Amino acid sequence: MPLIHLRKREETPGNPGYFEEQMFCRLQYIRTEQQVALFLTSFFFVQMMKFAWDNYKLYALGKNELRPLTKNGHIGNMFGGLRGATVIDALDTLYIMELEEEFQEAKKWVEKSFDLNVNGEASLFEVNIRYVGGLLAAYYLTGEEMFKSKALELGEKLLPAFNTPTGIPRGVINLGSGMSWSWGWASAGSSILAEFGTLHLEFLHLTELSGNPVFTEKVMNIRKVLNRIEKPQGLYPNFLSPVTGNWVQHHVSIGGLGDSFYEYLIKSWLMSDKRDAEAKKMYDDALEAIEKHLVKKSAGGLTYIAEWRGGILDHKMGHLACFSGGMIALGAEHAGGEQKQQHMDLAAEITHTCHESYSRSDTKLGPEAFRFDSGTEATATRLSERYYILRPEVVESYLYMWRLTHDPKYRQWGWEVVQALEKHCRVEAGYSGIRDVYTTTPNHDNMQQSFFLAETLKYLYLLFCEDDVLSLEDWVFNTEAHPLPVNHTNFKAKASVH
Ligand code: DMJ
Repeated sequence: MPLIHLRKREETPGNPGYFEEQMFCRLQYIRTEQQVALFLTSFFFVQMMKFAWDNYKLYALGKNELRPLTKNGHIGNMFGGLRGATVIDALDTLYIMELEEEFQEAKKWVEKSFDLNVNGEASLFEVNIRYVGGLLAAYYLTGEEMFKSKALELGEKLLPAFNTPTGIPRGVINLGSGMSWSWGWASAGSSILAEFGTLHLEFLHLTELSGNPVFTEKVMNIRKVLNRIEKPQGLYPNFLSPVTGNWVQHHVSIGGLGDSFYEYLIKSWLMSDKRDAEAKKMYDDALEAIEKHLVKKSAGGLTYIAEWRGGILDHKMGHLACFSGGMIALGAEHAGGEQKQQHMDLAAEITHTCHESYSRSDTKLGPEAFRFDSGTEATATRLSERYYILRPEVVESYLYMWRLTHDPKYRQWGWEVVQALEKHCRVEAGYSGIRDVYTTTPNHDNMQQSFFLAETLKYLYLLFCEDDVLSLEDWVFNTEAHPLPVNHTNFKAKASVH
């Protein structure tokens, strides 16, 4: 019996008394010792979330992130004047965890203080995955129109970024003037694969909710450009010119700069209720090329995905690349014949390697990047790669692996992360990243990232919930872990997918 309900959209209206009803349902279904243990574990995650939220609210409400050591807020320069990244990122986690009072506080802030009339340079990608994704998920979970209208208003503001000769958007946009640029650090004015390739899920929902086909047209055009262009050995490089539509550099990575592009291919197919065959084919082809050219085994028997620089392999995996265990498992579920087992094995091996990167450190948290060369196995070799900023990718893979195999080791591994977070990242006023996972002497970075509330805590909580809480049949998680419903009823946006 499910511990909590949160299965289908229709069952989660924002009706008064909803939270009380949920708590009643929870207690009513507890029958076995295992269920008592699960209930207590999830209660622990709820307390972690409450601690993270309460401190943000106390010291930084309305800023983008909390600085938990200095007890103040951080604004940063990623969101172009938008504020409250932690509020928007936390909304659905608070709701799912049934933290009613805290959810109402967050909702009130969005209603009264979230200002969309801002002027400043924002990352198209970050605004989409955190703000648009967060608002959409809040709308789908609660049915509250306010979230929907803010998501649509913000979506409209992102459209000018697509005004380029190819329709491939630039990475930076001024939300006030609509002017857009490429990142200064991106070679030759290029756009980044993981950025323009991580809009599809949210934009299809924007069309669905507004009836305006423009959002779907923009992302379908990106797909067209990507399908037309020749790919070196079937691989997708990370840098593409929005002017010529050609690759600018041959750097391929399943970690940073490439990562969520692959994730959105398989999830586009799943979100379309498996109708978007083009996305599935692109995913299958990309994974085949990755398996052929990038998947390697270390001398010590650890499977990893290397990076590729114009044909030369860099034997390194970033923490970001650790999401791929979960993604490959999700795709394997739907692969045919021998491939199903082969991909499931690959997913399990990569997740194991990422777990090793955690268990080989003194803090039991993983570094930003780890290497497999000169006798090194799954450990960071450079000082600059030893930090952990509360990232979710490893626990994200534990969640998918747990849901798809029910091997208890994934829950055990998740619990190890919780213990390490409590020991090394919890400070007086929230959770902080650490600068070196290989020392237990505290060296905090004074930042509680918004994705800690959106993703890390949500994935950990779901890891200990029953499978029908946000089931993988009914929901896909965007790359910031915001749940979006699968289109079981063929929404209008799909017209152009066929
Ligand atoms: C998040 O914002 C998203 O998961 C994104 O896809 C990658 N980076 C962070 C978390 O590490």
